[in-house]
Amino acid sequence: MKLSRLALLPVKLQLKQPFATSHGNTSSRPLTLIEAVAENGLHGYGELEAFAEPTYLAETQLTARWIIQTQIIPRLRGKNLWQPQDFSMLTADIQGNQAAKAAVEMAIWDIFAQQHQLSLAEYLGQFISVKPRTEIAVGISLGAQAEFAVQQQIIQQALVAGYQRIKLKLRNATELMQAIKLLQKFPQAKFMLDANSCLSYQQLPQLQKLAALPNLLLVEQPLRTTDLVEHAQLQQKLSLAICLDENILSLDDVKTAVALGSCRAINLKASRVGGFTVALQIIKYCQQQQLKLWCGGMLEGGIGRAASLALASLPVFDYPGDLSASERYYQTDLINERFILKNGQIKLPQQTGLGVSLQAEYIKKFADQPNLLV
Ligand code: OSB
Ligand code: MG
Repeated sequence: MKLSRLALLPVKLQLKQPFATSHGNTSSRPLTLIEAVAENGLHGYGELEAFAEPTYLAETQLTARWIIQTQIIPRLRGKNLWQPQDFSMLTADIQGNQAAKAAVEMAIWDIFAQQHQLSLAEYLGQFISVKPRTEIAVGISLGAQAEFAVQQQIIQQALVAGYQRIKLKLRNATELMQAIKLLQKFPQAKFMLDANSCLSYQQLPQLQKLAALPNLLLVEQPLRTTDLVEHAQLQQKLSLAICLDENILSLDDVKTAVALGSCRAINLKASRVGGFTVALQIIKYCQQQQLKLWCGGMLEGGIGRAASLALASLPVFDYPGDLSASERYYQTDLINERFILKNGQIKLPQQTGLGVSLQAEYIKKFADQPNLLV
């Protein structure tokens, strides 16, 4: 497969409600769409999941676009790809910049899946010898809330809607204590807590209290984004599973975390680790090591969400993912289809490739974007 065209389209979506985390409030979501056209005529789409600011991860929309334009595209010019993994080989000498790689790789996987007349989910599954589920159990990640009563009501609504697992964002140690009381209000529900690095080893006593809650599955990224050692010291003292997110940018990071004992679970996001090729390697490794694994989210637009759903459909994950229904995120999305929550599940698109279609407005805008491959 040879690419004949690659174009970028920066877009911005407005969240229905601001999403509060320890990094601040997000109310708009800048994304960059990638359009790839192969010589065989097939169109593939990708979505760049970096944020506007380098607070959750080092990349930003701007740095990632620059890396795509100046580093990734020149490595693809005139190259023939036999399988999507060839993209990883062609870009292996680029350090870091995982979201930039994952965005272009997504469009390439989309094309290859279409070429094989498979949905992206079926195609991904072939590489690890599994068949995807057609309905995917999902959870919801709820932004932090200072008001106890408000958060309690939001949790109640999410449970009524059918979400199979609730993740609460924490911004500080006070909200950690509030979370204990919130979890006690919903003994039948399953919870995760995500600190996005806002806690410290000093919170060991409070975290030990959390460990006694039977409805808490894990605590995500409690400590600093680069600190695997202190996570290991904390995990050793804690019966509650630590799950790593920001710490894990590669298969090597997972291996280091395992060697040190830094966690018992991994939140997998293809965009954070450089794409599906690495994500599949991490899946295989976590299975060998008996690490719990589940699929995270990045407040994706419709293209990125279709890609995340394809990954989450593989029957290799231990918990429902952070992959909520379309109506939870954006009033108008990038794609014509809506992902609907029914019985706590979202149906996987059945068409080939990503299985979704970009709205006409964006297709039109792409027509005006230059082909960066020539
Ligand atoms: O830490 O998992 C996270 C969103 C953006 C950046 C980081 C995270 C998140 C979420 C939301 O938790 C997941 C989603 O619903 O997309
Ligand atoms: Mg997280």
